[in-house]
Amino acid sequence: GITRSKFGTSDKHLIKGEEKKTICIEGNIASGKTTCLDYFAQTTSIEVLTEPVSKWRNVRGHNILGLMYQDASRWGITLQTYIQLTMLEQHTRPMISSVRMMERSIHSAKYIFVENLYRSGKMPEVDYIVLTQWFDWIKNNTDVSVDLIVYLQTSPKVCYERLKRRCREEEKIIPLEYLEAIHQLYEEWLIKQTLFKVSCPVLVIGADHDMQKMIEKYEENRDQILNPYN
Ligand code: DGT
Repeated sequence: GITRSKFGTSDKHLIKGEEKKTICIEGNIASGKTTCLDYFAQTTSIEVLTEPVSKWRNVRGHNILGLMYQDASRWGITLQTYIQLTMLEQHTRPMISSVRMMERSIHSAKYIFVENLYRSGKMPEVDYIVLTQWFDWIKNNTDVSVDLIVYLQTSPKVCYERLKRRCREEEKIIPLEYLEAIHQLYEEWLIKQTLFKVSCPVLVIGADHDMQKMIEKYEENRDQILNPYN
């Protein structure tokens, strides 16, 4: 039979001995992650965790996402420390369904956004080192593992147009160059795989298309996404 320890919340991947899967949807800002999550939330009985952006916009009344966009050098460490915490909460929350789908991950927060702040000279080396030590401790001592990454690959220009259209207040000052830098890091991480070790399969979906076409693509790739090892 199944031993009691396998039911423990410390091992979120084993409930009643059944395999649990975590899928992360990754991609640039405005790449269409929300549309993807909405599609799967409506058509399957999987558990969907959206990015905790609302938390970053209101930390007891402080909008640290907005502050970071206004002055990244000053507020980068504050935002990234908090994002790392909220992502850790998401990853370690006990699973209630056999498949969990997440918007982004603790991994992209570190490998893409922290990396970009550091490389662009907006984060001091010591802040980067402290965040990295926290991140490494988390990876080694908790379960933040991922079974499949779905990479919504876009061109930065398309994201830029979508960003302007959706008019999220904090994002009005994002220049095209920022989206290009984020894009380059995503490509290095998930396509060239030269940035950091990728320890799970990556499914790449071209995401420059309109919403209707994207939904068709999710339908086509549905089985592959939900059963990556079949
Ligand atoms: P979607 O559905 O693909 O359009 O996704 P969005 O754009 O609603 O959501 P997303 O993930 O691009 O993030 C919302 C905002 O939060 C966006 O302005 C980028 C920012 N953001 C997300 N994660 C991080 C992070 O780790 N660091 C920094 N600096 N910003 C982040």
